[in-house]
Amino acid sequence: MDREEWLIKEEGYDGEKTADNGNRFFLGNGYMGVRGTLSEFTKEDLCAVNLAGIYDKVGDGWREPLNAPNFLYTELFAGAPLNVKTAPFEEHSLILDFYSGILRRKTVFLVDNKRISYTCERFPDMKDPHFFYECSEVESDREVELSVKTGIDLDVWDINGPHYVRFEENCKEGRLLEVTGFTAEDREFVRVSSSVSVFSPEETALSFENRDKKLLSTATVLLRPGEKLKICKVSHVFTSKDGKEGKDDRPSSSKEAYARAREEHIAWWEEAWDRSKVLIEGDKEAMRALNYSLYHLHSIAPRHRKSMSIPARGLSGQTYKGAVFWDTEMFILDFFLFTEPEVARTLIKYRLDTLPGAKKKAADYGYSGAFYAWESQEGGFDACSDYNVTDVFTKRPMRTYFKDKQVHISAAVVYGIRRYLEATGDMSILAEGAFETVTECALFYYSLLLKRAGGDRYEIRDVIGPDEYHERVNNNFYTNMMARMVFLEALELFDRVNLLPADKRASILEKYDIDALRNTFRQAAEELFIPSPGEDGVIRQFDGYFSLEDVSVETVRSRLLDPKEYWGGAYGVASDTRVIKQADVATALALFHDSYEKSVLNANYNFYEPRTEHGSSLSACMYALLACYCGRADEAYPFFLKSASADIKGGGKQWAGLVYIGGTHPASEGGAYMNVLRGFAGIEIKNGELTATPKLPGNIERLVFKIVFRGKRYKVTVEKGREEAILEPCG
Ligand code: IFM
Repeated sequence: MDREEWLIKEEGYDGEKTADNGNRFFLGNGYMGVRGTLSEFTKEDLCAVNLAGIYDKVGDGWREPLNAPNFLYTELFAGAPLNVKTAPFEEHSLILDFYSGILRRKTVFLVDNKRISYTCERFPDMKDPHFFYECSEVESDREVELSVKTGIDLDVWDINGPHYVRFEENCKEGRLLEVTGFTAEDREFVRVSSSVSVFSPEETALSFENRDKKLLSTATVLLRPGEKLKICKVSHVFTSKDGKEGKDDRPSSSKEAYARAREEHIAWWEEAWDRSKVLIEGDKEAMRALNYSLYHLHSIAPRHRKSMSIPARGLSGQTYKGAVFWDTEMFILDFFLFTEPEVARTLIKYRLDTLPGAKKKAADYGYSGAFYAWESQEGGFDACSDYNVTDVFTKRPMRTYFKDKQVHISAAVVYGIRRYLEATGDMSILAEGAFETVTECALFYYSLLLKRAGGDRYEIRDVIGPDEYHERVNNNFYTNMMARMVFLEALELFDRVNLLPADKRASILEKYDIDALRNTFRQAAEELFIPSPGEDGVIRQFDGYFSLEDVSVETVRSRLLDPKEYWGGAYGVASDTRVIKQADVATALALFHDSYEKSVLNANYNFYEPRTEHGSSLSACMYALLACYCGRADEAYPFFLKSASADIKGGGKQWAGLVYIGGTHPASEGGAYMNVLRGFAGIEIKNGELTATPKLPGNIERLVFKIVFRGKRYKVTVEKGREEAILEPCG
């Protein structure tokens, strides 16, 4: 792939694009996510340094992740502020080199008949994720007195803030700025230090200024034509969550330190792409979009911890409360399983370590076992509000039941564990909590089962499936299929109890009566009602689904009185119709395609796809996958491309009712990878072996990518016209 293809470019400045560009030009390293905004921007422009796994709550607002004080803030003044929003300019561009994880900016300002060029590059360190590097250069075609003020903006952008109630400053003569912010709940602190160096033709002293909630290193420089002013700024973030695992270092902005970090950062990305890039011959657009999606996944992977997961909007901001959803296990996990299993382990470990929270949630609702948080924050705390949507007409919060009724979340956790065991063969997680997690999830589903008096089947009633527009339904096909999978997985693990180390085995056998549970779960799996295909092959999404009004998505849309109106809930325009938000039956059939005839897969694809609004970015990739299993790769392709392009194209749904939900879409990015891996390359794991039966869409000539399976790396090549993929051991 030509290096030009790895660049995202934006020329000129359009204020309307600020929110979108913050996502498109995103930089991150799993510890912090930095929105692609400009140095002179402030919280009005949605600047954010979003931190992973650290949260705070202010008053009755939603508990959300912290944004660090903005260490990218810079003011340049040359008779007028050099600000792209106010000063005339001849040229302005942003370029993200997503091969190297570096963002570059160039602006040529025209002030007082002078052409002043400002270039800047920045990157978050992939080697040591506490660090962020930025280096800028200024040149002028005429002599100019330039004032530089760069530092830390304490006026932080928050959705439900402000989170910092107190700051402690420690600034050393303008060369080293440091601030520690303490949060409202009084649990956490965030320390940001920035080291600033100015390299100018004449020696320049830096002084310190504290103004308008900004801690600034300032200097005034006389710059002549042909001369260059260079500003290096290296920032470091350390938080109360870092404990002993993180280093509370102080940054250095020497030229040497900058050059060394830059070189190592680029080498990190080079190595990452070597094991994870996907070459798609015959389709440059798809290749670029997919690899850009993978760039995002790399940038939000938690590599600095052994137990952490990925929020639904990555590290692009506070949307969705920085919480972890089923998105991780069902959509994102595959990418890491097959390219970097250590990260997959970290994601799984997060769920194992939050089992106590899931058990508490189940108990609070009167169930047994483990009911995982729908929106999981640290410790498995469920951040999901009872009122997830605000009614656009009354401005009142609307009661939604996502937290209470999306019981399929626990099955997603088990599915992730199952995939992890299959793909890595690493059984060590069984002793680290996986055995208990699967057993507790099975106990949870067992406690949900209901049998009518005289009835002969178990039902699961009053749930929400993936399609969130239909709340509190009975026997959702997806949920019941997943619950059965959980029972079966528990039975498999019971057969593996001997793989546990002796002491662990003893404690498990003491805790659970495995023989009794074996009978219980076997019976549950056998007697759990799974809606069957009708004569036409179509499976009802839930009891009574076929009695709902059968209208098109467009008709439902035309009934909206306000474009931001919520489609679901008690009075939603879709609630009493067959129009669904996202892939539901289609998701179940994509996952369990082996259990159904192709005619059934096709019938359901044909029935449900036209009735799907695709109102969630999780939808398209599941239809793409199902289309592949139907043998309709050409139809899969547009859904795959939509999924892969969710973030490169930008736009997307920004509102749910009156709630801002903008940001990046890791599930869609991961879903696109799944489409290539499982769909187009047809890779499956059967009885511990890899099989590959490709299904390439018409425009793709060849796919080449590397995967790791059970500790061995393979190069996968799929070629048009060949029935099998070539798997060659490599590296
Ligand atoms: O998990 C999803 C859900 O399926 C649809 N609404 C958004 C959530 C987070 O991506």
